[in-house]
Amino acid sequence: MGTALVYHEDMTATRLLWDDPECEIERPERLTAALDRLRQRGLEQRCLLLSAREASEEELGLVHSPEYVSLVRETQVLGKEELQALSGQFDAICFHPSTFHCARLAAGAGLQLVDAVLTGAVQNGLALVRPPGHHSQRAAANGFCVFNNVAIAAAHAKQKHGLHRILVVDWDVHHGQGIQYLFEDDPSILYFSWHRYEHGRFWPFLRESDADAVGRGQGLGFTVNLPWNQVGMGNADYVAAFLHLLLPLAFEFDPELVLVSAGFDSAIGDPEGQMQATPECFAHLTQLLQVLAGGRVCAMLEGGYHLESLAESVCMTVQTLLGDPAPPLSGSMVPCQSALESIQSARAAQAPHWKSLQLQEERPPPLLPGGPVCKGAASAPSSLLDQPCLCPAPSVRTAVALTAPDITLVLPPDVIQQEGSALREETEAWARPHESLAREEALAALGKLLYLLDGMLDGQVNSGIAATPASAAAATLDVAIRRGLSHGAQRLLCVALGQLDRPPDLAHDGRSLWLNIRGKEAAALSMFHVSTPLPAMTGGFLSCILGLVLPLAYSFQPDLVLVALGPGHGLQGRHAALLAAMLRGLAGGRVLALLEEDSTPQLAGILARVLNGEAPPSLGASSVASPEDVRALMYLRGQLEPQWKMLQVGAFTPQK
Ligand code: X5A
Ligand code: ZN
Repeated sequence: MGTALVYHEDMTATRLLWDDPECEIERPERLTAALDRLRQRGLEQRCLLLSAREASEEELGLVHSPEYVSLVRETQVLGKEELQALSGQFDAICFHPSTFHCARLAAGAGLQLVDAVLTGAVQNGLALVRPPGHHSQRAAANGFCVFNNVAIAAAHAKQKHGLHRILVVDWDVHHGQGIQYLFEDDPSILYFSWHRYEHGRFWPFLRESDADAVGRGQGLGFTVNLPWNQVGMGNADYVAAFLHLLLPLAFEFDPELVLVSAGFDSAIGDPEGQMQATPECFAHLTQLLQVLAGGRVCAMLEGGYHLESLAESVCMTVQTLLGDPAPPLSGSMVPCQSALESIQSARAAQAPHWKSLQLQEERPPPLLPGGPVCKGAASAPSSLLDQPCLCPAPSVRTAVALTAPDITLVLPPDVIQQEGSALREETEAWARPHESLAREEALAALGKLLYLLDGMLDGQVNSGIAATPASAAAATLDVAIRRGLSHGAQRLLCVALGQLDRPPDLAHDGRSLWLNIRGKEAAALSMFHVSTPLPAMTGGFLSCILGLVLPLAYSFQPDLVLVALGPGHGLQGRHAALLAAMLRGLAGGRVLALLEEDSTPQLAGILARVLNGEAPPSLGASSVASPEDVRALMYLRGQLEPQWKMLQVGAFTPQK
């Protein structure tokens, strides 16, 4: 469906005309640096380029007062002295004769992007704009922002496209207080912002940037603030905030559109933010948002003042919008104490308003005795990062290696139907220990799987689907794990659904993490051998993915992921699609899905498309998790939290 890139070079015109150390970082080069890098990477060429138009005064009037619009219009004819005097009436604002034109283009770019996505011309997109928008208010410019681009786009999506639920994710390092003020009492717009706060000692120094500002009136619970009280927040902190705070609420909200106030001053190197998240983190944030709203994500540039970091982060965002898998995250995935405290206080403030946070959480017993404790394995940085043995850009994104030739899949043209098989003798050698692999059909399926797996380990193929007769599922998975570990994977995550047992002689050496989703009971037999029931309802399934599967997976940092839908897996197609879409964030998207041969073509088709980067279908308004599901999840979190640090949230949310 494609990705739009909205831009106009006139937006480089506005610039600082006098000396002002606060404003000088918001420079024209921000746009040119980002655009040049997109070109260099061949990303611009893959997008649908749209030339930004000016927003009309009527459109600006969706959120701004007519008097304020007139005031900005009149700056066009002012001289330098007058501009400087007027600028002084606002906080961190420097007008230029071109400000009105640029700011109308910036707002117009957002409108064009939303129109392109909501008419189905594209799936998603980015508007590269300046001036930014999220600090600007009904009748005030603020913090380099003149018109509130994202707020205008949201109001337009409601008014012109009839949307009822819009999620605004503000990952800029500053609080978008302008957006908060404009939609404070509006339950149709869920506004999430994280921001450098330092207990109120950071700009814009507002009490209402704290976690206890949750909206007013009808809008109670639709403002979500996550204040960072220390600088240096990194990849683990940002991903934890998404998994444990934003995404549970977002799924419950079930947005029809996601708007991103995409400021990159929250990235490493930025002088304003002083944070540590690497550009790759924005690929993960983007990918995590793409599972919402059927993938309708519109990102609009806000801040970002370190040109190199900005350009890289913009590339990561666009690359992910285009459907490329996110590169693995570097660094140890352990959220810091201060981040956990912030996430916890935001969860506590929101809990009265959101069912997904109202888990009847009981503190579970301490870690099971006898489980091997593999110190260091969880926290060691990925050895894959030190020795990039797997090619970063495979020529084939997704390959389908199914045995039944009559399975007719509706697949996008770039998904390859794999014909090849591993050599006969080699396949037989791998099959030999397993009785269930003696049959010809099982052997043929194994040959295809081994060929696909080798393609993935060699870096020619990024992800794939293979099938096996149900009777041979466990043995085939066993071979796939061994083959993966002996042919280049350093750490292998296996998510096994249904009746599949962990291969009994698989070493407990920290190189594989086995997660079985099925059965009656939750059990952590060791930190690398986890079993949990399959939740019956969508709400429980979501908490299982966000609260257990992904935190384990992000902590483990695998370089290969196997997802096996085994006998009796009982997973609905849309749940399988969501699981696959979210696991694609791990291992650089190196995900192999193993299905039973008699799975429906629909299931194979949807998994292939999701692994290839298409958005999973939205789940709709979700039910709550059942008490049993919550108990299982809480029990496992209690068992595993000491080892897998991404499971931590500051504390559990107590229910009164
Ligand atoms: C859009 C944005 C920051 C203003 C900082 C003023 N504004 N000190 O990042
Ligand atoms: Zn900012």
